Amino acid sequence: MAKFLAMTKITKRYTLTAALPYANGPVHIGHLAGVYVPADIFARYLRSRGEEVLFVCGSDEHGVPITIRAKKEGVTPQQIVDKYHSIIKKSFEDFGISFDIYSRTSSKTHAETASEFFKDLYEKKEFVEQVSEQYYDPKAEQFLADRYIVGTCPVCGKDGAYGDQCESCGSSLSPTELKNPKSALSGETPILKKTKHWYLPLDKYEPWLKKWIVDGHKSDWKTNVYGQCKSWIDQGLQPRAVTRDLDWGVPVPLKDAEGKVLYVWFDAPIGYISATKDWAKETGKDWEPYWKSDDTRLLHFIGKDNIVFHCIIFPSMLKQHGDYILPDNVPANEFLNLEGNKISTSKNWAVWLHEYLQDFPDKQDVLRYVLTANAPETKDNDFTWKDFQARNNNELVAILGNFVNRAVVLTHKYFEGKVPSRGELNGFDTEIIGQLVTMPEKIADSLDKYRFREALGYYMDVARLGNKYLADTEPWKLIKEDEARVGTILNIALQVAANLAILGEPFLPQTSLKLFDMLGMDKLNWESAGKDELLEEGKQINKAELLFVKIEDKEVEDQINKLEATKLANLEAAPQKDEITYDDFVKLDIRIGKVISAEKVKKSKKLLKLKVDTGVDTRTILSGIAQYFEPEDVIGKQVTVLINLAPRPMMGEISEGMILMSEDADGSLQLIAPDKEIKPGSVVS
Ligand code: B3M
Ligand code: ZN
Repeated sequence: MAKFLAMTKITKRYTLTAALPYANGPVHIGHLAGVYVPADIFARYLRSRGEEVLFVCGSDEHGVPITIRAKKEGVTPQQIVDKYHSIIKKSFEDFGISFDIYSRTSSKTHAETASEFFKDLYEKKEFVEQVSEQYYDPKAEQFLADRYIVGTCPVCGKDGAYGDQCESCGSSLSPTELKNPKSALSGETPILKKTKHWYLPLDKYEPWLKKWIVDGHKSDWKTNVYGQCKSWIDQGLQPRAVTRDLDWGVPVPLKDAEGKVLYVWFDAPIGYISATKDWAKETGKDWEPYWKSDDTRLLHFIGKDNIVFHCIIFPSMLKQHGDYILPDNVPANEFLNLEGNKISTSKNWAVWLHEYLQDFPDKQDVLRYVLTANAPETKDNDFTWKDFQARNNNELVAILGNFVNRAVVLTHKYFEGKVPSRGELNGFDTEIIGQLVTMPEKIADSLDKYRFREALGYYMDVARLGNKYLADTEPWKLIKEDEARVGTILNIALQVAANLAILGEPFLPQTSLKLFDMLGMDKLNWESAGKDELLEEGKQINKAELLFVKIEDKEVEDQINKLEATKLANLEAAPQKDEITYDDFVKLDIRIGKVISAEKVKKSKKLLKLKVDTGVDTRTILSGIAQYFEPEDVIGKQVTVLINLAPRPMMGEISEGMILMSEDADGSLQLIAPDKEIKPGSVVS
């Protein structure tokens, strides 16, 4: 068995990549939780440790969803990507995601890098050329990407399934399986036409992939990542087409490939390399060691839907090219749901980062905190606004903010804001300091294993430690009798606060800066953490500033209401019922009536007992509207009544007809009445 150096390798530098988001919409909390916050924590942590780190990302600007969005909005794909590239870039900046470069795949560097990569593999005769039959729209004169073909799902029979997937039942499909296929471009029935494409023969790479992943990374890759890879490999790998018939993308750099572009998943990961080149150009550095040197550790931060591309396909490309290193680890996360439902761009079921910042300006760290504390590291997790509020109020405000505030305020109150001197330490002091000293290692150990929520938990333990220290020593009571002892206590508390500033930087960068500033310190790195003499005696610190503020019920209720409104907007009308004949319809005798009296029915929550003038007679009708109407709401109102419905006994009464109602999307009921008052007994037909 080959030896792999995954764990033992000497690392001189790190190349960290974060998945390139598609520039076909803004980014939301799911993106942040799954990829960008953990990647950023890791990048900041490594930098704080003094490591050489390059952290790259950029917009993924190719692929069919972008062309579809452009068509829908009546603009060009370039306009779409320009728009979303800047929105996404700004969101990342706003949340302190510390990329060294945020590039884009529509750049010239990228087109060159991706075509060179393709040419290299082509010249090494790595690709398999294959002619196959694919759907072609004769009217639009183009081949159709899977997403551009719609039809009836062969599995569930619903209309509107796409060539690659049915969104009603979730089955993955191939376009030729669709019944009654139609082109989404022209509505025409597509025809099958021959087309040539280039395939990456993954089946050929199976033996080394097995060795590299299944044997080599069993112990150091996350189980969710390893498991997915193993199951792909166990199922047997198939050749993958790396070109497409499309007019948006990097053109296939071959003579006989007109109208063809590189498949988006071929070019996108190469985007990490192009981004590195762009960064090197800007900074006058050499890009190559970051991708070609054995002492570089390459890490891909991604979401679980990207695992196969980063663990199997891209490494195969890198390996066959030959000049490149392979990823050491791919710490992929699972998904974050929102209030119990899958986040969906098309259904607008998301918390968009740019909208969050409008409602919660300056609360970037709160979101970073909540998303890390509840990160979907080993399984899908749910974001709820109530949890967001609770974590802010009960953890950030009550533990971290409260501790720092007390330490700083008391120092001003008793010692004019100067770090008091430390007298002799008692057993409790030594114990607290002893615990403090162990914390950086504990946090680092979790971070090294990509356990970000655990690391954050330990970080908060440092604040808990500080809180406990103050609560147990009660300096505010002691001040009258023993000022020197209070000095010692506050000195130690301030050292804990200084540690919180250092250790918090990867997680809560804004807060950490504020805290350094409050303590009158320059930013310190990880190597200083765990020390208990970071602030020298007599040093002047600044006035206390609140690090966090309580989030009120009203603020999260507004957010919940916003989501409720989205839910309503998404509700679709019920499907049409089976056909009836005109003769069926005329059997119904529907009249306009007027409610003469109304009262609640004893022992029933739902029923109102109405007396209705139907024009034909006055009769009793029981109606299930008591949850929406008080009796006085309906008395005197005109209503629509089905009068020839057979009388039905209800709650000991007989109901002689039915009041017609309409149900709104939220389930509430509305009476159906004529525009203006008309004579009871008027026929509705
Ligand atoms: N654009 C897919 C995604 O956002 C994709 C990642 C590319 S990483 C090279 O799921
Ligand atoms: Zn289906």
